[in-house]
Formats: sequence, C-alpha cells, structure tokens
Amino acid sequence: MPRLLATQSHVVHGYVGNKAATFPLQCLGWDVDCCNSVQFSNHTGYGLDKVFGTITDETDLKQLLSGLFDNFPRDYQALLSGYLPNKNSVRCMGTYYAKFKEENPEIIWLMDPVMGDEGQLYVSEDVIPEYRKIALSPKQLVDIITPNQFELEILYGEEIKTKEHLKKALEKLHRTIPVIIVTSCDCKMFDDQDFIYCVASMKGKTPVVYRVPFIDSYFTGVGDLFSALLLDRVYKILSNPTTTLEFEDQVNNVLNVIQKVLNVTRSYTSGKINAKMGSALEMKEMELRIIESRDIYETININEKDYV
Ligand code: PXL
Repeated sequence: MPRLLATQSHVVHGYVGNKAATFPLQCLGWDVDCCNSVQFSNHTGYGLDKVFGTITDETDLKQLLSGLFDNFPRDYQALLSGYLPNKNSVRCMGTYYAKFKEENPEIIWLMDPVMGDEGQLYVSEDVIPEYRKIALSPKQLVDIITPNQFELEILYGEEIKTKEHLKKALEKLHRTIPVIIVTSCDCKMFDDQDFIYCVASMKGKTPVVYRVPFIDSYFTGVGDLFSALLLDRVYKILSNPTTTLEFEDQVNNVLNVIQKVLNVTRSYTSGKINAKMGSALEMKEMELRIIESRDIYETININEKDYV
C-alpha cells in the first residue's frame, strides 16, 4: 500500500484540506498520514467571525515533521501540501519536505501553493516569497504544482492576460517544475463565460486545455480534492512502467470525477445552488459530499473526454 504525507488544514466540521483529501485517497488504496497545519471549527468561507481553533505553530509543526521524517525516513511515496496559514508554516513545510525529497528523489511532491483567488489573498501575504523560494529552487524539488491563475501570477511575478503570456509563464516555471496544472484560468483569456478552463502543462510538451462547465456557486475544498486525486493518478502512471495511461487522460479523469462529486453535492441541496461566501447556512449546505461520493473516486473512465 503506498503511503503519503499530507500537510494541510484540518476542519472539525466539513470537508476542506485533509478532510477533503483523506477519505478519497483511502478509497484509492493510500495509507494517508495527516499533518494538520491548522485545526479550525470549519472553513473560512463561513465568515472569519465564525472560525474557531488554532494554527499549528512553527515549533509544533517542526516537531511533527522532523519526528515523522526521523522515524520513517523511507516510508512515504508521495508528499502533498496545501493550505498553510503563514510564512513560518510554509517555510517549515518547505524545509522538511525538501530534505525528504533530496533523500528520496524518486518520490512525488505535489505542492498546491494556496494563496488566494481572483486577485484576493486569503493567507498572510508573507507566504509569497516562501512559496517562490520553493517553486523556483534550482534544486528542482517540487514535481507538481496546482495553482489557480492568480497563484500562478504570484509565482511568475506578473499578471497574465493572454494565452501567449500564459505559455511564457509556464515555460519559466518549467525550468524548476516538471508538471504545472493551472486549475482555473481567467475565462476572458478564452473568451467564454460559461466554462472554467484548466491548463495542464508538462515540461517540453504543448499544454493541454480542458473546458469544464462553470457552476455558479462557491464550493470549498474542490482544489484540495483535485490535488489529492491528481497525485493518485500521477503516482499510478509513474509507478507502473508498463502503463498505457496518459497524463492528459488522467487529468481529464480527475476533472470528470470532480464534476461528479459536485453533482452529488448539489443533489443534496435544497435546490438553491448559487451559495455565496460568508453565508454560514449556505456554506454548510454546499460542503462537499465526500462520503456520499465514495463510489466515484476510482472511476478511471478515460473515454469520457467531454471536458477536453
Ligand atoms: O483549500 C480550502 C481551504 C483549506 N483550509 C481552510 C479553508 C479553506 C477554504 O476556505 O478555509 C482553513
């Protein structure tokens, strides 16, 4: 059974961060070790005055990560990182993950540089140089990043307005990162309001663009589920030299699975689907139906190319 270490949020109620990633990964046969970067009552979309709990401080995070890597120096086939609330937590994750990756170069490190969306930061601004340091490290530590367009622009250092500019940004980041999935691109760039565009780029190959139907609602944890499933699919390609599975089909498959999970989630709502951030009642209704979707995670139906 492959084992993975995931450092991201824990919420007591609801499904973001490790709560969104763990059960699907377990369904897919992973032994999941969770290191919680925060322990909050619920996600921040409920409204900042409705979030209770604690951030794992640097001393505790250091102890957890150094303890795990000392005790289990060869035990992880993959490392995953997601929401980290501040500079110290990003730096600490980066330091220990980098050391583990240098000692185990064959493992996969997927870093979701969670910083914000649509021009707005939702973590402390001082995480930016820390994420840049990790992503642009000449040691080429990270294998996969999954930024949205805003996060890509932060890592690249410039706003991206055209497809040509996007290609340039990807080329620059590919100097240090082999796989970049831009999980949602500005629709203006693709001249279409009804879809979300996802761009998957492997170093040295033409990027693939996926068109995903846009659902006008605020779902949280979708990115966390995406990175978990993607890590599983990439691992399954890399660990099986005789596989005929192609990377672009696997990304397509993950997008299909996510769309199905969103449909399951919507099927449990009272019919009002366009939940808005900050409304606790609506947020609760739109919590991802992670358990109810248990039969969906494994569907490796690579013929469903309806979103490409
Ligand atoms: O990546 C989603 C997420 C993770 N962790 C926390 C969050 C959210 C989204 O709101 O609040 C704590």
